[in-house]
Amino acid sequence: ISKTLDEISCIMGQLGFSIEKGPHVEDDYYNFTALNIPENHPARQDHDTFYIKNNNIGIKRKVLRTHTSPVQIRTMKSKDLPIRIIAPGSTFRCDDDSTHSPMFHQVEALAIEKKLDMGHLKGVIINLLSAFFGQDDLPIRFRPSYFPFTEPSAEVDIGCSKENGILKIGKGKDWMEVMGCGMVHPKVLLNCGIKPAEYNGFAFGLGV
Ligand code: 2NM
Repeated sequence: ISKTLDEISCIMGQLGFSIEKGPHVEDDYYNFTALNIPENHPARQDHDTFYIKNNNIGIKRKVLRTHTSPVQIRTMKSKDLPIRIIAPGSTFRCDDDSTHSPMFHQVEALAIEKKLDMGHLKGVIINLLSAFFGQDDLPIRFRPSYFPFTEPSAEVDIGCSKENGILKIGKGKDWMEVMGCGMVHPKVLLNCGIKPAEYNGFAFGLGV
């Protein structure tokens, strides 16, 4: 996991993205509300959140972060623009079976600049995935999707095949989903004090 995090950090570093870290125990506000996931939003149920037992309620309630996105919120609130960062680190969901660990690792990326669009987002993701898998011709497709914190949103698949039970990455009959992405939702920018008429941003997130 450490080697993979280093590899991703190195590729993103060459594209001008620096590393940001944040707390594992987060306020509900940074993990959910600021990301346009209000109380009672169905996406909250998908996150299988570990809540910290204490006397706080509402947005001051503490959680184990369910994704590294709160790091992006803290960065947008505190750093000067433009922004190009990645947030690698451990994340926590109350889900535990043969394919899920309650602690897992994510890398999320965030860029905030004037006049960013889906083309820039696609360019960075294609660059990252083809460099990471060492294949210039790696098939990559973007499928329309939904996240509360991005609009438009997409999921990203790479080409793969399975022969005799062995998974091979590269041109083949199948596709494998590897990440989610999108343009940062105007409400998220506003929550962080960024004017959506002046600046916009893209973000993506992947499980290591
Ligand atoms: C994903 C997919 C799409 C994301 C958005 C943000 C923020 F803070 F800028 F709004 N951080 N990460 C994001 C967007 C994460 O993970 C599947």
